[in-house]
Amino acid sequence: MALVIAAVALPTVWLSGVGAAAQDQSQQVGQAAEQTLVWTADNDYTQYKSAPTTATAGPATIIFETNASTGNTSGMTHTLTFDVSSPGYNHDVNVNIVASPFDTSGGRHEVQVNLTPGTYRYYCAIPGHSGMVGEIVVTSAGPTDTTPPQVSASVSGEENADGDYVGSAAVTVSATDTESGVDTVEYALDGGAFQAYTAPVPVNQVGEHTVRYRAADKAGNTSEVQSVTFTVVAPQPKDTTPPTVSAAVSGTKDADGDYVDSATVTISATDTESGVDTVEYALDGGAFQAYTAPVPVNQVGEHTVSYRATDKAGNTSDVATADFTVVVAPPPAETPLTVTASSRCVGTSVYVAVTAVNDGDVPATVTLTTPYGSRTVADVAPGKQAYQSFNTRANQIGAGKATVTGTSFIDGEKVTTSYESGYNAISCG
Ligand SMILES: [Cu+2]
Repeated sequence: MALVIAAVALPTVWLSGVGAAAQDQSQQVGQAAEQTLVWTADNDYTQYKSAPTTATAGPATIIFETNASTGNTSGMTHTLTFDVSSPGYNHDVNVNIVASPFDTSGGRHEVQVNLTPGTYRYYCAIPGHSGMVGEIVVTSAGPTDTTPPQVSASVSGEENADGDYVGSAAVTVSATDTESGVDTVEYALDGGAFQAYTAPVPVNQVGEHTVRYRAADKAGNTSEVQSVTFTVVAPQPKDTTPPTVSAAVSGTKDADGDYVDSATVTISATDTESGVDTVEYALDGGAFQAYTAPVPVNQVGEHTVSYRATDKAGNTSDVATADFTVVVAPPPAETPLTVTASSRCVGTSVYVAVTAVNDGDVPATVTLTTPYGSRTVADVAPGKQAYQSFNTRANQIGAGKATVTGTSFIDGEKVTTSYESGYNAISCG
């Protein structure tokens, strides 16, 4: 304090011609100046030994020193005088420091000023020292940062279907400050004390957790405390059980259980733990391939479909197989008859004779039909025949056809089959 008082108590020397003893208009406000600007002078009366060229608007401490330590060994007196009249310069700082090595301050003087943006001109007011002149440019200090940092947190880790973290979670806190910049980031876990955040915070204790966080910038603005809440659950026991897998063969089966024309293989797999990942099948010893839809098999013959499934934990079931046979469709059932027809003369009359032999294994009802009449014979036994000779009541006929139908029950189905047999033209007498 004594030093400051001494500095302010500037000597009012003989320099009345230089415009006053009105010394520094040092604002003796209590606040400390944030910048110090130093001028020095030595034995040279043509220029200051050193002088600042730029400064920032606002409070400043100006020091002017000329003594042996700055090279003034001659006892020469200099001034640091701010120009308050020349056009084109700021005139709002009235500094007029007169200093010599042997004054009461030892040639070192200090004053407080408040600079505003613009250019100040200064000079030494001692006659003959007019070469000691210069300018200092003051720029705006810029807006003051009053905005706290933006801060956010994210939680990462393996989540289950409920959004809970399995086994552990990590909390990452991010902060930005576009003005003075982020100074500190802090977090507090579950009501604990705030501590410096340096890296993502691992949380592996099972239960619900709250992480609070905040950040401060270099101007001293601290964000509001924010928080993120999440739950850590115990990891599931490891899945060591392969899927359960089965195959179903579908299609039209014949009496032997073979598939007529084609079969379709449908594979199903379930896994109650990690879940089914892949299902594969291989047909007749071929390579395994992905199963995506029921597999049609229409090649006649015996077939083997191999199949297996793998769960998401990597457990693969044993290969299982489904065997089946595809056969061609049997011919449609029929009532087999051997049919013959012939024309012949009986005297001068023409007769058409029709014979149908039952070639089947079961009795058949046989209907013999010609243009000259029709006859039905029921229950013609296997190997037996139905016969009718139809009197045409004519002595000559043209060629024609007899129609025979046989009806029998085959495997419980009523089956009717028709046959035709031609007879020749004939003339009798
Ligand atoms: Cu001078």
